[in-house]
Amino acid sequence: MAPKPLSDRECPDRWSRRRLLSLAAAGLGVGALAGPLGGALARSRSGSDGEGLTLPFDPTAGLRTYNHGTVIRENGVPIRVFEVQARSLTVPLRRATRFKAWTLDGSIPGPNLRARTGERIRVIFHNGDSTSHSLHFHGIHAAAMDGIQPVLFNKTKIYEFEAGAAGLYPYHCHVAPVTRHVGKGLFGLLIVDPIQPRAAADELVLVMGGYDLKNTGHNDLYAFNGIPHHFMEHPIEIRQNQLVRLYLLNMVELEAPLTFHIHANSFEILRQGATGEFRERSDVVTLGVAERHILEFRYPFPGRYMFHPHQDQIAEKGCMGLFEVVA
Ligand SMILES: [Cu+2]
Repeated sequence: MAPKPLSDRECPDRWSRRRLLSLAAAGLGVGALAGPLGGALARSRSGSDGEGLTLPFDPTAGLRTYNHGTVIRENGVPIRVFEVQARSLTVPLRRATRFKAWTLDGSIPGPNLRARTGERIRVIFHNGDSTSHSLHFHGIHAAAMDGIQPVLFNKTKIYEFEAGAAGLYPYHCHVAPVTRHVGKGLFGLLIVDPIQPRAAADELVLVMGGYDLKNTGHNDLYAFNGIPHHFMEHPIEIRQNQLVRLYLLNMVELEAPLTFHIHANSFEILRQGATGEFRERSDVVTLGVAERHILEFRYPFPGRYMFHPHQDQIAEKGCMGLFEVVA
């Protein structure tokens, strides 16, 4: 028997971490989670950029790190359980810019959550920040799971739904003003894999974001995976002729749609991460806010190749990087 979806009333906003752990002790398996103080921290290990800044998270690690959660069984039904924590973090965006960001599990974007089509997903969201936040998932689910109700400081909310068709599903805070909550870092990507696995590939996640540093309604800096210019200083190493599968998401608020362009090559586009035969080929693709695509490509020649939105003023303010293709 499938577990009943949680109604708003049953949904334990007031569940404390202790309560969750006591459930685990009662045999419900929740304690097996890689919690925000466990698995998530592994992704948030410090890096540094070309300016010698010590970063609270490593955008390069974020490229290829996936959070598969933990599968538990309730009434014989498997449920893939994730635990995500919102918290404030000071992030050095440039040498002289310390930005008070809002993060999920201590990084921007939040964890790359990964499940398979048809699975039941449970996201245990804990708000460890003094401002109210929420997690709103794109996808098909009950109203009570839609993540538009603020979760207060130190409260926990459980979102539970079925993973829909294979593809890419953004998630983000939906507390007003949403532009500000997203612009300060509260967004990420859920990848839903098809039952039949896609071909083996070097899989990368790149998420574009913008920073309105002075709260003026205009972005001052932009980034792939949280840190402006990071992938110019730390090119993404890929192998010559290796199939690369790029999971690409645009979460740049306050802007018209952006493009994404790679140099000296073209890619196949699977819109919204769809499966099936239909593919387009281009070297530029357009993404409105929250749009996402899978791009597949191989580099036939070694060397360094740029990638960036073709809105060059945005690229020059941090949303630009390099692939280092090695033989
Ligand atoms: Cu928020």
